[in-house]
Amino acid sequence: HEADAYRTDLMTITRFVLNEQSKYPESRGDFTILLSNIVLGCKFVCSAVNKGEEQKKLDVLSNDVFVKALVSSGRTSVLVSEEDEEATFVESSKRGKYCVVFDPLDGSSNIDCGVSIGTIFGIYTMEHSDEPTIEDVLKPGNEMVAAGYCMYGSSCMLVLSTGTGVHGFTLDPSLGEFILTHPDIKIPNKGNIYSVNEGNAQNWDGPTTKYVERCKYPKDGSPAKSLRYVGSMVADVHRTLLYGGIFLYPADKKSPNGKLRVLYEVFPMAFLMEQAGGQAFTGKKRALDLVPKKIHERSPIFLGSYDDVEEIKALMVADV
Ligand code: AHM
Ligand code: MG
Repeated sequence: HEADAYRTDLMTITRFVLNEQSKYPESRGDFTILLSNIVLGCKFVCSAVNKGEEQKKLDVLSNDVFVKALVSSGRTSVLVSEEDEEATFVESSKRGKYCVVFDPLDGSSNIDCGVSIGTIFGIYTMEHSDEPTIEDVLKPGNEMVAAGYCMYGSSCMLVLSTGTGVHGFTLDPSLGEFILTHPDIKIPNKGNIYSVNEGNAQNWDGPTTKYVERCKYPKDGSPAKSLRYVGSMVADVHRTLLYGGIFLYPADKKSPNGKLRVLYEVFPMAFLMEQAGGQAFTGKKRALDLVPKKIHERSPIFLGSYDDVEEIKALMVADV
């Protein structure tokens, strides 16, 4: 009857977050309200993806929905979206204590062939009540209070951390609710998958080349790793989180800072990885310790299982 209890005691994402927040006596439900607006955006994108909306429309639509939902929540002051060159400063009557950085629809080149895409988000708090400035979001990832992503794949799944582990919720379309299906996700310490765009190999640096070579021809007698690369960060990171292994978007000669954006791609995924027991490294340091100078800044990233990231770290350190 345990399975039945599980099926009838529905842990929605709202209930889950309310439970978590009740540990803080000063909590007044602001975070729950903010999150429910993010959830609304995710449900919208999920339904639009399922309707087969074409790429151009879907990009713009998703961004509009998230910006409007976040502003109307009354809980935000600064928003940074991949789709908007400038940050959005919320008008004073609608301001609140949170700042949200997000990529409303990541992996959009995959839309028109039906491959998984996702939304990525990170949340900061304002520490003051002055006029919000861009400095309120140019903060290291270790200051985020929450991060997550929603994957629009064979099912729609939202993975969230508020700093107390990583929890996965699956959208039940008949209820229109995200239900806790993957409590306390931990990434395996070591994995047997590597995930990278190997088409860029001719432009990689020494340590990256050596690392990928070792994935294919291990020196210690362990089996070779499998290569999996969707080309949607959310899908590639989601698989890495559940199965273990490593995801990398390294620097190369053409893109010395890699491709992925610090604020709304690297930081949220690094936050989740660490919360799940893995690591995220830039090639020089812990990813969450980066301090971005611009909102759309990029950084190389190596993230995943603890031991796998440890290996690339050793190669990078040996190289300098
Ligand atoms: P996008 O924000 O323009 O969609 O680009 C980000 C995506 C990530 O989802 C993915 O990890 C990466 O680009 C793939 O890049 P590439 O096609 O160079 O391998
Ligand atoms: Mg993106």
